[in-house]
Parts: sequence; structure tokens; C-alpha cells
Amino acid sequence: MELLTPAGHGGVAVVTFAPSERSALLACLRGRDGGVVGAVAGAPPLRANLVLDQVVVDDVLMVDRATRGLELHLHGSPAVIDLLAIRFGEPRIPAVSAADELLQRAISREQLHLALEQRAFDVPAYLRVLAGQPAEWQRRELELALQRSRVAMAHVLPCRLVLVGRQNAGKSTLFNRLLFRERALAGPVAGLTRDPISDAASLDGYPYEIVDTAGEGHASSPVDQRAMDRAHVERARGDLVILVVDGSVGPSAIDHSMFESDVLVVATKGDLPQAHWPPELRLDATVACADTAGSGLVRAAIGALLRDRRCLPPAGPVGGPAALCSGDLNTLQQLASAAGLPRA
Ligand SMILES: Nc1nc2c(ncn2[C@@H]2O[C@H](COP(=O)(O)OP(=O)(O)O)[C@@H](O)[C@H]2O)c(=O)[nH]1
Ligand SMILES: [Mg+2]
Repeated sequence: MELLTPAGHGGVAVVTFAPSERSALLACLRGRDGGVVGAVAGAPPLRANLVLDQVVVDDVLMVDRATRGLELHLHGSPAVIDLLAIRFGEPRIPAVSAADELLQRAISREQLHLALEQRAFDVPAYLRVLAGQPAEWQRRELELALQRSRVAMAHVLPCRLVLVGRQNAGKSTLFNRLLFRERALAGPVAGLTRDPISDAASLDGYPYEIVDTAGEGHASSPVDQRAMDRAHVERARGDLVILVVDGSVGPSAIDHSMFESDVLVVATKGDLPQAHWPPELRLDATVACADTAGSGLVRAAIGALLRDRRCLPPAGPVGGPAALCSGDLNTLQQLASAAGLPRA
């Protein structure tokens, strides 16, 4: 038995049974009138009841694929597949290439374009050929392949972006603009955000997992204090951190205390008159988030800022075979270190 549709919940699940499983499967099928079911290659799909241990478990379509066996179309619940697995053994799941996997879960046009480009390449075969090339040629090729793979992996693995800052700086409003929807509660009351909230978004064509956190400030209760502690944990887990500051009031002592050289500093409330900012609290961008209509501009500004910080080229196809999964990347890195290239 082989599962042709993706595992998990779906509207319909399609399973094929090898010719050797043919008679065992037919023994589990009953016509709508309760009679025995036969299969005829080339005949239209046949509707039948799937009966396991004398219980009708589903209403199915059966197609005779001749030498390729019998195909069953079931309701998509994994429960039915699980029952079939008890009778026929766990279903084989066809291997999906990293490019097809990216194609299935893409959230942006750029990820789709990269996945379609990479479908044309057989990366493991390319790496095997590389391994047998003359050293100088191999080094040049490996350098390019590593560059392409760094960009390709940035399309595959979302970068964890954590928004931190003092209470009321505008973190949750910025979070909502970046996601294009009102995901987090935002408002003038301090302490509205307690638990960290995270969601996926594509910014400038690259995937991000964006995390909104509780604001730093006066903890009026142990609950507030725990919320701030959780924000500190999230900050430490971030690949990149944006320190959100209120551009209309100027830097506070809390802003100064939260500043570190590797954070990006983004001022919100750019629609209001701006306060003076001392150069030591370097501002990387100023955005206006009051109006949802400004989401596109905010996303473009922050997306460009992040891409610049990560030294990434415009998102999309990379112009040659590239690693899209950790297995291929590891092989590539092993080849590179054997060829004496520095680790990327
Ligand atoms: N005028 C203006 N108000 C904003 C902007 N961003 C946030 N605010 C307001 O600032 C207050 C605090 O925002 P919020 O996102 O909840 O701050 P947080 O505590 O850092 O999450 C809310 O009343 C928002 O409407 C902005 O860009 N412009
Ligand atoms: Mg908030």
C-alpha cells in the first residue's frame, strides 16, 4: 500500500495497492447492495464500501490501474488510513525532493520561483560529479555553489525575528502591519501583550517567523514580571532582534538599556512630529504604523532593512544547483572543507 497524497489531513486520500495485494483488497470491498466487487482495468471508478472487521469504515472509489494495481480514493481523515494500515501494513510514502517540498509549502512567489528552478536540477548527482573534478575547477564551482546555497537556504528556513522594546513603543502595531492583519492586541494601555506571539510572513521575498513580545517597563504585578521574563527568553532565541522605539518621544532610559550593537533599531510613529535622536542610539529605519493602509510601505522598509543586514540578494532563483536541505548542505560543506575552502 502506498500513499499518493500528502500524509495528514486532507479532503481526499489516494492509496495504491500493488497487484499482489489485489485479492486481499477486493475482499474488503462490498458493493452498495452488499455484494462482492470485481475490478476491470479501464472501467470507470467504482463506488464501494470499505469493510474492515465487518464494519463499514468508508465509502470509497476504486480504480483498476491494471499492472500498477488498484487505487482507492478515500475520505481524507488519517483515521481511515490508520485502519487500513492495521490490515495492510504502514503505507509507503513516496520520497519528495527538497524542491517539491518547498513548492508544496511556499508562502511567497519568490519561494515558488526558486522551487521551480531547483526542480530542474538533481543536486545530489551534481555534488557527486563535483567530487570527481580537478581541484582548481572544483574550488571555483564549490565557492559559487556555497553562495547559491546560502541564499537558497534563506528561502527554506525562516529567520526568527523578535520585536522587543519598552511598553507602548508600538511593537504589536508594527507586528500587525508586518503580517498584514490584526494578529496582536495593540493599544495605549501598558502591558497588553503578555505571552509572546509568533507568526510567519514573507518580507522582501524571504520567509520570517516574527515574534511580538511583552514590553519592558514597570512590572506592576508578578504576572507582568513573568511576561517580561518570557520576552527576555524570546530575545535570546532570535536570529535577529528589532528594538522598537517611539520616534515621537525620544529615547528613554529603557531604550538605552535595551540597545546592543547587533540589534536593528526601528522607530515607529513616524506620522507624528519626531523627537531628536542622539547618534549613539543609531536609528536604522522610521516607519508609520497608525494606518493599516501603510502596511505595504512598512513591510517594504523593514524587508529591505533585514535583507541588507543579512547581506542577501533580491529573492528568487539563484542561477544554478543549490542545497535546499541540510543533507545536501552538509555534503557541500564537507566537499568545501576537503578542498580547503573556509567554512561559510
Ligand atoms: N500615531 C501612531 N500611533 C501608533 C503607531 N504605532 C503604534 N501606535 C499607537 O501606540 C500605542 C501603543 O501601541 P502598541 O503596538 O500596543 O505598543 P506595544 O506596547 O509596544 O506593543 C497604541 O495606541 C497604538 O495605536 C504609529 O506608527 N503612529
Ligand atoms: Mg504589545
